[in-house]
Amino acid sequence: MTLDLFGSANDNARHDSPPADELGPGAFVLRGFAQSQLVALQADIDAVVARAPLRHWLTPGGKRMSVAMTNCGEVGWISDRQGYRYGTHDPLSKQPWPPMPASFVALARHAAEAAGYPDFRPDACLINRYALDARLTLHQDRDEREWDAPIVSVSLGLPATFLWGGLRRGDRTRRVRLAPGDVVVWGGPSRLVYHGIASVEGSFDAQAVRYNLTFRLAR
Ligand code: MD6
Ligand code: FE
Repeated sequence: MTLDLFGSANDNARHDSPPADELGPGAFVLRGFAQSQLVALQADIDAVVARAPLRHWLTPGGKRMSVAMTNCGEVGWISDRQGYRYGTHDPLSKQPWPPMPASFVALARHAAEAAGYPDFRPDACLINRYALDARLTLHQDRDEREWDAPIVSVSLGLPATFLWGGLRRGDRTRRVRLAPGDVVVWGGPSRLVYHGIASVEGSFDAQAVRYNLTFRLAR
């Protein structure tokens, strides 16, 4: 892992995430793992978004999600009145989702490997964009066909407070600050842990959004 020279150790001291990077069994925050690639990753995100625009899905209950989403890869995560699922085509354009950029594939594989999951080959990459008021309520990722592959999650843009709970919805949650370049990898006994995004940290920066890439093997 790269040495952190930019002060996130100090930032951590202001939050309750310990400097230790293990969230639980099989679950890790790789601090700054994608730091050197942020500009290239953002360019690749912009290219995907040009073909498959970010949009606010409706939940099955009919509420507009505050996080804007799109996908790349063989399959993409979709939500509407019919429920949550993966599909090969973008319901807006009726086209297949754009392919996963090579930079994404390599980063996901290397991060999984660093966390002890060799040979991760994701077929789905969900791109999330958070404005300052966006939230993601506590949930499990369970729409994938099998749960033996890990999930790799990359943070870009504004920092956020990530909620890390347990295997039951009511379990205590811990607050973990995610900075741009941080990569969360989880699988094994932690694969179905409840998690969410409590808040995105405001700034006067022109690019006042957070992006998250979530890689999964969905089918
Ligand atoms: C986010 N992430 O970080 C939301 N899910 O914006 C997730 O919901 C998530 O980070 C499964 C695994 C890792 C994640
Ligand atoms: Fe999730």
